[in-house]
Amino acid sequence: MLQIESAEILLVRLPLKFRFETSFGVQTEKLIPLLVLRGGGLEGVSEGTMEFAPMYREETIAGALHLLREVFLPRVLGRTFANPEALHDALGSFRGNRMARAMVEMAAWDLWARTLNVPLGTLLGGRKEQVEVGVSLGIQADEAATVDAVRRHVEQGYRRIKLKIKPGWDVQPVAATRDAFPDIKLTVDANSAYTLADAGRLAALDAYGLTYIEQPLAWDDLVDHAELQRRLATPLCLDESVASAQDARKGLALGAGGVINVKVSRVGGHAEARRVHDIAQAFGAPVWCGGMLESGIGRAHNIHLSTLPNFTLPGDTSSASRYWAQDVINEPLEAHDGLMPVPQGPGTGVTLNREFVEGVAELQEEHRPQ
Ligand code: OSB
Ligand code: MG
Repeated sequence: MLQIESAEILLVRLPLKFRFETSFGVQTEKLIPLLVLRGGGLEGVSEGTMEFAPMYREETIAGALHLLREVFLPRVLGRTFANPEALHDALGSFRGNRMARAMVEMAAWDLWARTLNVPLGTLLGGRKEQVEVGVSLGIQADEAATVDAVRRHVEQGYRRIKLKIKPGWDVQPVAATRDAFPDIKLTVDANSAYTLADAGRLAALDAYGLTYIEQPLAWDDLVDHAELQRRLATPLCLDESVASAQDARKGLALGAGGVINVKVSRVGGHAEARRVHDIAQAFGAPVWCGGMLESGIGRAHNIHLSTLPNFTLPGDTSSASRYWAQDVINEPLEAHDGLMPVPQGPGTGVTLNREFVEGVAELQEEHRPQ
């Protein structure tokens, strides 16, 4: 049985090793909430991917902390569940806030996998021992800097390069990159910066053999994406606008895209991420595992999810050492030749570096049954 005896919330701030510019701004550090669930002498750990401000989707760290403390943790603390799906159902009547609910659900999966003494990926039904990965590169100063950044990562063996774009900076970096690297798997991500009025500009990208164009239109839209897809040859990939398996079904049924970026946290946890994966597979649509600049905890969860069979395109789960001088976990998560080994051992296979995390934590609180 999955027994939830106590919980711990930690909040750490990590400096990013690179400046990450996207259509919604520049990021140089990451504020990361972590959740530990304990039971039966074991612990499961998860990472929240909501941000300080509601830039990517509507959730925020402050909102998540409030919900964990006052609403979600009181629903699970001191209780015993048959499995993580049953725990998830205990939070199932709440609306939205899927990243916050995912923190509870994902920590429960890690704890449950450790209780059963199996790797999380195996428990989810995955088979791979390593997963293909690419990189997501922020907007660079100019074409030359873009090509330099692409070259560095191609040389490291990454299997796909994704360039962030925004209105006014789209065809230029793509044309320069394609010119220098005619054969690489290349994609772009607009993070919702365009509207249908930009369809002509986006159609110009058809000339560069992109594997997909990620989330060009509004974060909560499916209908305009379907209209845009009718005007483009390049498949659209949905990120922000798929918050659930039902969204995935509606998006694929509408023809809003042909690829889905699955982020386990965005859709509310591993069980829902697996349903998104299954629905996409039924539509013949490939999926890949997105990232939110996670620390080793979220990264390990992503890698395990990526072992499912319809994750056939390289994910954003690149080496942890690209992001952090010091990670929050003890184990390295390093890709070689674009292949990320799935951490072995029970659960996520990674463990919190307590000394480091407690040293930098801006918040550390214990929660017990009331
Ligand atoms: O749109 O995929 C995105 C990072 C933060 C928020 C949204 C996105 C991203 C990335 C980075 O593209 C992926 C990564 O390296 O983790
Ligand atoms: Mg994206």
